[in-house]
Amino acid sequence: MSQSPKNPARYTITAALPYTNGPLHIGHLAGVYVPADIYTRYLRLTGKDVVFVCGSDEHGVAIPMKAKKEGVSPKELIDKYHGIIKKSFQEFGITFDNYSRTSAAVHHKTASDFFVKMYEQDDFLEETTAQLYDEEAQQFLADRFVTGTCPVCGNEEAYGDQCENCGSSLNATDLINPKSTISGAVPSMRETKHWFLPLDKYENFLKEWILEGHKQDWKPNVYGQCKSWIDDGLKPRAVTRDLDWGIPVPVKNAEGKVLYVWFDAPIGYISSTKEWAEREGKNWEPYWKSQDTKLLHFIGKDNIVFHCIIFPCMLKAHGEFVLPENVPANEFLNLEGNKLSTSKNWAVWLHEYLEEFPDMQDVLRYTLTANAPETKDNDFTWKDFQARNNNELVAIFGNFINRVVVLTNKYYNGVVQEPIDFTESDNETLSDLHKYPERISSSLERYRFREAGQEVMNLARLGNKYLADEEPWKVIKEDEQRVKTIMYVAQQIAAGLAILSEPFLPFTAAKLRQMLNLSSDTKWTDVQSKEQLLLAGHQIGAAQLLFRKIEDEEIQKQLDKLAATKKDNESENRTLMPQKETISFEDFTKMDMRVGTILEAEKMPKTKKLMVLKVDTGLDTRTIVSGIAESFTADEIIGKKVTVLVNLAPRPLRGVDSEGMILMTENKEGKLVFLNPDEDQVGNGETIS
Ligand code: B3M
Ligand code: ZN
Repeated sequence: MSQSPKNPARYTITAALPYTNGPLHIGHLAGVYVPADIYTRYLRLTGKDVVFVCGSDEHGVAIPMKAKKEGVSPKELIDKYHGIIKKSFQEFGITFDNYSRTSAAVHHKTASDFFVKMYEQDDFLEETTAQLYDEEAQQFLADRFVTGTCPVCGNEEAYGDQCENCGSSLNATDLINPKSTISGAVPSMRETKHWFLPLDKYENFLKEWILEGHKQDWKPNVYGQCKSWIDDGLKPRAVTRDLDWGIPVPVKNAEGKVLYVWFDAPIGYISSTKEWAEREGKNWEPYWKSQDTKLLHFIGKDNIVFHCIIFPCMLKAHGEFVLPENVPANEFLNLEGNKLSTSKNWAVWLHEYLEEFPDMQDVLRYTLTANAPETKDNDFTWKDFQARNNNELVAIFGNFINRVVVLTNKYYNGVVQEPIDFTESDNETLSDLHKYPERISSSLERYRFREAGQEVMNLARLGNKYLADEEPWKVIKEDEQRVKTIMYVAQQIAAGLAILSEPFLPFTAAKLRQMLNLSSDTKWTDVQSKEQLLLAGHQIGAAQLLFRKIEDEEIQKQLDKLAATKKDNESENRTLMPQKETISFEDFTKMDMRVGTILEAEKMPKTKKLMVLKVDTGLDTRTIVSGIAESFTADEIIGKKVTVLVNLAPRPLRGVDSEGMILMTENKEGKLVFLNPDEDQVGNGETIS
């Protein structure tokens, strides 16, 4: 077994390839892309050789299914979302060295070659087995084409390849009560040939590599999932599908078959690296084949089995590649207490966020990091978002920087002064500053992004406290010399922040660097050295606002939007009443419906719903008891024109004889609505037919 490199010569960082069947939301950012980007930016700042790759996942059943729903071709669908997703990544400062797509020719070739090599090495089992088949749609059912009850946890909506509830990876035939998602039909069984990856043969390898090799350094949530799969015993898994969307199986006698999306997608990391290397005039191979490369996969928890078990077995079987050194998977992010859901539109979409909060990418990055679902599922709330912004970014970070820059300009026209004598507190503060790079690195190296982000804020706190203790704005009146030193210390902290905050707050850090006129080649370790970052004589620029306060109304607007979504979902879930039995025309004409006017209305005491109405029907004035008190007040309805069924047999309701019925319907929000004739057009007593 190859030992993991202590001091890797290079890093290959991958982030899960998003399916191109919808736009990105905050869950994607929080779970995968923000931590991956923080880590990569940090590596770059420490001068490491790193390639950071991603791309669109354009195969699999999810694509044709969504295309059908949107009434477009799969190609149109992937082109649309590839564009939207790529743009969101750019806008949020996710600095992939390459963002590819699995429809690219280089990927088709890389994935095909990978399969062929394994095929030629006899790494697959070729077997004809009975698989689920939809007679109506005339199609085999796998993956998302079939749902059923998970045999592990009982979730009734498990997919044919995976249960998203318990994370188990499944074969479609494992599902209890399977049902086609195409036609709703109960599938039959039909024989078909496929190639299987015999995972059971890799048990010893996985035990040694993960259970013994990575017990200490993999996150407990990741290690725990792997251990339970390995302990439960692994089964062969089909890596091909009967489908017309995907990469054709590149061997003989495989017509109509494509590679399983989870076979080709992770190979997309390799293809993306190749594309990057080609463009940059580099050699891609060391990034995947040298033992001194550190390979890391950033993913969400539903992808653990594919990245920790299946892909590593493929890499191992293929034989030329390194294995991932770590897979720092995150748990899920919820939104205001509910699971994020694309179909229910329960999400904060990245493109919509930027419309509401333009140029405030860092606030979202910061909040998602502070609340990252690192060890358990976590909740995003708009109130917390506001508090993180107002109480931390504005009140601590922004406030400190503003003081330093404004005072430096005010006292010294923006020029850093020669410090005179350092007091004990100055020295302590500076030596504290020098410890921050190490402190933040240590959190990052253990994939503790929340902790790392808070350390950055602690550095800003250190600066604020120093200024509050030293009070240069007071001292300036009696000891001008002393203030030069105070400001000098504060300026070093500001410069430290410009460097160390970059992975977390890249847009802010860039502004800050520019404001401080800080040379672009100052690196992470420069903050550590005794040599100070801003030397005497250095000219800084004018103060600019880094953050702005977020008002209550802005937050309320977002909460209202979510409340409306919830209502929409609830009313969509209301099923329409099935049509009643057919009646004859004669039956219909038996009903005598007239235009009437409500003359009086009074809530019936001790009831919630009932109102006693006096209605002018044109024929007479009569009493009608109606269950409308929850929807209307008496004042609202007196004088209203309504439709009345006048020949309904009278019936007593709570002791009052009701002589007819007011016709009405209920809207989506559950509010009653009168079927009221146009007020001016008709008079009381007119018949309705
Ligand atoms: N497209 C699954 C997902 O978005 C997937 C990741 C592939 S990574 C190789 O959950
Ligand atoms: Zn399950």
